[in-house]
Amino acid sequence: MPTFSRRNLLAGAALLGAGLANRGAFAAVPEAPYPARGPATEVPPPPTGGRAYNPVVTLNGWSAPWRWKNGWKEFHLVAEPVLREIAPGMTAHLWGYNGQSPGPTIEAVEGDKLRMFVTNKLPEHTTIHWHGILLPSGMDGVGGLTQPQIPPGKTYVYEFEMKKSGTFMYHPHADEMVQMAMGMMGFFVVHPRDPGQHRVDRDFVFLINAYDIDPGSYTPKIATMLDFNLWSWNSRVFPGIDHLVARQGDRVRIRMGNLTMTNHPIHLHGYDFRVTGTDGGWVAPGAQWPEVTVDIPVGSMRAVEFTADTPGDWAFHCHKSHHTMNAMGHKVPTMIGVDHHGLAGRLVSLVPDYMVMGERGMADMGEMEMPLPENTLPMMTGTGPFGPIEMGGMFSVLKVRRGIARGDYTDPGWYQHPPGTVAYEWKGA
Ligand SMILES: [Cu+2]
Repeated sequence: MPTFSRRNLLAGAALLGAGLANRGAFAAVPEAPYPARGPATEVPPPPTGGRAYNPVVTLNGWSAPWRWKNGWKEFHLVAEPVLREIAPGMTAHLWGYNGQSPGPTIEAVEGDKLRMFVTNKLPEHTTIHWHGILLPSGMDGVGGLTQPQIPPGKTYVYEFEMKKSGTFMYHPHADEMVQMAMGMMGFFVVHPRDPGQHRVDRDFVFLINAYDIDPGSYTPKIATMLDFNLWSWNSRVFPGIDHLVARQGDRVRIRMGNLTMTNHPIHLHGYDFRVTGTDGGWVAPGAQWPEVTVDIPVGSMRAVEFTADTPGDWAFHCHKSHHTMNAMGHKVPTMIGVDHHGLAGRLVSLVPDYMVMGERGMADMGEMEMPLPENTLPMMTGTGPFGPIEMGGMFSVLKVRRGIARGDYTDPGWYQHPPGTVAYEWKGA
């Protein structure tokens, strides 16, 4: 079990308030853990206590440590304002848990009894709803309906037993539009009691989220319904999303949950995969269906699996092309075919910063070094071994390599294609 870090951040006992259940089973709130590696993916070590499981790898995130207390697994989540680097060059003022948005991934095993301490350090009340988990009604976390709201400064306790394994998430059910638009959410994985069941070698997880942050600003606009400008995985956008590294021959699972306001067709190149699970449970083998794109509806989760048998650098992205771009003006006129000839010179005399763009398409944007407002990412960016990748938003790369070590997630660099296997220019017979 990982140890708790940043022990001095919270004198937990001082936060015990009227909302804390009055039971003698616990003397103090467990210390609140914080991530050690900033926005980089933290690969959790295998558990050293409790039932065995193969930990998941949270893209640009981490798993929360826990402690044993009289047969209960205790976690401590702190709802609070956080600074999240969306990608190098841009940081957002979000709300999250334990120093990050999304909060830490909760990992448990079927049959575990969980006690979740939730401390509210936000300026307004909150709750946590445990999406997909089967539990007593009063532990479901719907403010007003199943519990009083957790006021600022108070700590509440949730207790429930993990009745089944699967792929779940957590998020507030209090001022939900605002709190989720600000980044409050986390992944929740329950491993099977038998570690041989649903076994894979690499198990990646992330939440799909979206923000509307005006260029040059830091805080999401919370009333936006559809017109978001940052389409993110775990509150990161390309090129800030870590690559998914797999060893050739490994069985790989990717689990995704969608907490945005629209669906996301997530597409993997180079492979077909099976949809093996939803937040409702595992899909029976005979009912699993093949895909290369899995549509993830709003408020839903999907797990997909494949065997990483083909080495390479395989694009992995949302197939909505606007979701693989960073902030831009969506009211940009189509300039393709418009002849600017002779116009630019006259315009520059009126508007010194005027630039002609878009008359041949917008690919030039991928390599253009345009001056940007502070704290703003280029709309299309990233460079690969062959030049600009011209992406943003929900884009990453599955890197499958022969001969890397079991459990090694270090970026192996770009794929070295065998001679004669790369598309080439035709230069005559
Ligand atoms: Cu999308």
